[in-house]
This record gives sequence, C-alpha cells and structure tokens, in this order.
Amino acid sequence: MSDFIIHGHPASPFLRSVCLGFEEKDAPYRIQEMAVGDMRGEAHRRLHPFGRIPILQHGEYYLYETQAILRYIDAVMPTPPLQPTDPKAIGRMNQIIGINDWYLFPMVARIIVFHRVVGPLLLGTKPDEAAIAGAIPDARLCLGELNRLLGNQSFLAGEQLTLADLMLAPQIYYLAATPEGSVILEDTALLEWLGRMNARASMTATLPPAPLRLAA
Ligand SMILES: N[C@@H](CCC(=O)N[C@@H](CS)C(=O)NCC(=O)O)C(=O)O
Repeated sequence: MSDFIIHGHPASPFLRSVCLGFEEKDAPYRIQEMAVGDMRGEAHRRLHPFGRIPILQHGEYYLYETQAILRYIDAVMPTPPLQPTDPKAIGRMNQIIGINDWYLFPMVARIIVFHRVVGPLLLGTKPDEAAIAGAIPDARLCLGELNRLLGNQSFLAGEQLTLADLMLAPQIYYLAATPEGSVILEDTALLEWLGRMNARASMTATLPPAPLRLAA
C-alpha cells in the first residue's frame, strides 16, 4: 500500500483528527508540514482550491475535507471500525460531524480558539476581545447541544468510538483550554468525555506542537 501523507500544519485540529484516524488504526502516516506563510499560496491551492488544511495524499490520490478523509481511512483499513452499523448511531455520528463543520468550528472555535490560542501562541497576535465575546452565545449553544447529545454515553454517538469523537476531540481540546470554553464546560459530561479522549494513546501521540500543548 502507498504511503499516507497528510499535508498541513500540526497545530490544526482538523489535521489532528486525521492523525487520530491513523493512530486508532495503528497505521503509519507522515505529516508534510506546510509553513504558515505558504498557506493559501499557489502550491497550496493546487492541493486544496479553498486554501484549507488538511489534505491527504495516498499515492496519486489526493483528498481534502476531514470527514471525507476519515471515511476513506475507515474504508481502506476497516479494522477496527470507526463507524457504527446501527442506523440510529450512524445518524447521530453524522449529525455531530455536521455540528462540528457547520456550527462549532466556523462560529466558535475559529473565533475563540484562533484569538485565544493559535494567534497569540503561534502567530504573536493579540486576541480580539470583541470577537471572542461575540462568539460566546454560539459556544454555549454548540457545547450545550453536544453535551445533551452525549448524555450518559461513553462516546458521542453511543458506546463505540466513532469518527464523531475523532472530529470533535481536537476542537474541544483547544476550546477547553480557553477561559470561555472552560467556564462553559465546567462539570459537564462533555468535559469528562474529553478527559477520556485525552487519555487515549491516539490523543497523546498527536499532541499539537509545544506552544499549543495545553492543559485540558
Ligand atoms: N471543512 C474543512 C475545514 C478545514 C479548516 O478550516 N482547516 C483550518 C485549519 S484548522 C484551515 O485550513 N484554516 C486556514 C484558513 O482558514 O485560512 C475540513 O473539514 O477539512
């Protein structure tokens, strides 16, 4: 089988989700690091016309969009399975991935995590306090809904680890380390779930680079 190469920056939570897929499969992969200054440049746009990361390269095959990459990994290496077979659990997994892609990342993490964590620690920028304050209601909405959907289950879509957990854990890892996220997550089942996720070998093997390695 050709090598798996993940193009992107190791600080990216989406890139970490892809790494988690490989780690959970115990499959080899490598990260081809893209310098922050090269993002959205011509070479990047050839791999990803929308200028985002990560991009998976598998031989001559290139794939972007994290959930598509994770589903590909699960199809190419079916063991252990990372998608349920029960229709209701499949529905829940896909719903939670949708919440991440449509609401949690664009309306919350992209603002709070960027201004609190990635900007100051990686790029040397100052937090935009007004932008952060504006994202707090959506943070409450998203994290509250994820907490409700988790309920008393072990994993987000039930009793089995699924792609939903791999998509969400890297995002909530960063959010939990912000003052805003930690207040919202206090005493929630979602925080306990994050603790269980953080304890997995896949999460410890994929910690972000040193300045972004945050206590949850
Ligand atoms: N829908 C994309 C989102 C990926 C994404 O937004 N990645 C962020 C890094 S975590 C990015 O590329 N940001 C660069 C930018 O917005 O310019 C996916 O699932 O892969």
